[in-house]
Parts: sequence; structure tokens; C-alpha cells
Amino acid sequence: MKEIEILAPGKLHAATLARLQSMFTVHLCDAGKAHEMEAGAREKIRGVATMSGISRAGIEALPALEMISNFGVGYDAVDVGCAVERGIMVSHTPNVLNEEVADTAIGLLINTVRELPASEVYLRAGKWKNNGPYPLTRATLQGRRLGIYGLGRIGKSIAKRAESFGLNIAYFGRTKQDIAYEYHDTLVGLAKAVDTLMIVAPGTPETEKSVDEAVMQALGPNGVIINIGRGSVINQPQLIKALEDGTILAAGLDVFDDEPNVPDALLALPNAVLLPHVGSASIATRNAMGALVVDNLVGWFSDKMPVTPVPEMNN
Ligand code: 8YV
Repeated sequence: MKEIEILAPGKLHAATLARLQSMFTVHLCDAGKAHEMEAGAREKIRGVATMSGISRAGIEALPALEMISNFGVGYDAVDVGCAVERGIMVSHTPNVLNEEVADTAIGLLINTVRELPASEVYLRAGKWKNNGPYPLTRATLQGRRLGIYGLGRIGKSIAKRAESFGLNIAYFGRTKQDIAYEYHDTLVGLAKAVDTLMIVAPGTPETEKSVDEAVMQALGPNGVIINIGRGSVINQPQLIKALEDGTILAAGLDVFDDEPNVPDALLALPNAVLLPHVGSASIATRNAMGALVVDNLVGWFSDKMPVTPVPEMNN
């Protein structure tokens, strides 16, 4: 397939790039800069492999583009609307990361409720020895009611784990599913019924800033918010305020509004546990995701059958 020219804009997982380069002719450019490439090279690009996405301007700068292979299950950074208009295939990397992300979500939940990162900092600072035991945590995981916002593949893997911790589970999503957990048809309704909100929802116009002041108030002063989905789903300034004034108890965040920029006001909060978007970030899981990125391109360019097209391709 060496005659096929692929563009990898921005940083790409190293092993994935190496495998791509062994099979295709690969061009590199900075993230969001496809349109700045020299026309002769741009016009030959038939495939894109990306971790950082591609905008309408980028897609429109590539007239021969047939296929965009997104590294990640979430593909909010790819302009799928533009791809659909132009008949361009888009694929993503579902399933291979479900268990890893679910493990991270549960770890983040426990860290947030039981303050494990802060208690380790306490030990390392010599305070255990000098000042005595770390203060008892206000919150416990036991007896919590978990509301899952986005009960898809990853949400179900999280629910399975939470069940084994004895947590009561409810969910909100567009449609009621044939599943034993309690369904709520509004997010505020779910937040009223639970004290712990696990956000697994994708970043879409529909979910944007949907976790707002009203949801936080409904969750209440013992409320905990965990976000493993996308930063855009939370109204971040309202979350900071809710954490500052005690509207909710604590938050554990793996994703943010404008990554990698995390506002100072959030960094200053003792009741927020903050991770640098590491949900799927193990060597094994990223290798599996990368393999799927390449397999999707190979599937398309050999017989127009990518392994995991995004749902919009079936509409
Ligand atoms: C990756 C993710 O960090 O799969 C996703 O949607 O958010 C993560 O697994 C990201 O896709 C890498 O660009």
C-alpha cells in the first residue's frame, strides 16, 4: 500500500506511526495545519490518522481525502459533519479501551472520596510522623448511589465494577435501555436521585455544558462528580464555584475544557482530584488502540471495509 499517501497531523502514538510508515507513505504536519502544507503534497493525501482531530478547514484542504482514522473512541475533534457531506469515511477505536478506562474511573472515584492522593502527599511531607494520622475523610464510598451519565460500553464496564462495590446504580441517557439499573429521563432527575455522578458522555453539542449549576445543586452537599468523558460536558467555571462554596463535596476529573490547560482556581481546590487525561493511557491499551487505527485504514484501502466506523457512517 506504499502508493497510498497518509497524513498524520500533530503528535501520534509512536508505535502506531512506525507501523503506518512501514505500510503507507506518511506525511507529517503540525496539529491543525493541514491547510498550510504545500499544495502538491496536500492534493495526494488519501487518508488521515490522528490523535488531535481534524477540522473542516483541514478536511477541505485535502481534496483527495477518503478516510479519517481517529485514535480514540471519542471523535469530537474530527468534524464528522464535514466528512459526511463529502462522503469521507471516519473510524474510531471503541471497545479495546473499555476496561482500562473503567479501571481509571473507579480509581479516580475512590481517590476522590477517600482522598488517597492528598493522604500520600501528607505522608511524603513527613506529616504522619510529625503531626499524627491523616484526618478522617468526610466521605466514604460505602452506601453511595451512583448515577451514570452515558451508559454506553465504557459506562457499563464502570457499572459492573461499581456493582461489586455494593453501589446502587442509576443512569441517564437519550434512551431507556433493557437493563436492570434505574433510568432517569433528565439529568437533573438523575442528580436528585443519586449523590455521585459519573460522567462518561461524549463531547457533542447536545452534552456541552450539560452538567451545570442546576445539576450540581440537585446532587447536593455530599455530591461527588467524576468526569472520565469529555471536559466540555461540564460547565467548568460553575463546577469550580460549586466546589469552592460547598454546593457539592468533591470532584475527580480526568478531562478538562481546554487541555492541557487547567485553571489555577481548579488547581487550588483541595477537594478536586485532577488527572492529566490518562483514562486509556497504558502501553498495552494504547498499542491496541493504535493497532485499530492502522487496521481501519488497511480495511478501507483494501476493500472499503474499516473495522470500526463511527456510528454516523451507518445513517
Ligand atoms: C485518548 C480518549 O486519550 O479514546 C478517547 O476518546 O479520550 C483517550 O483514550 C485520546 O483519544 C487520545 O487522543
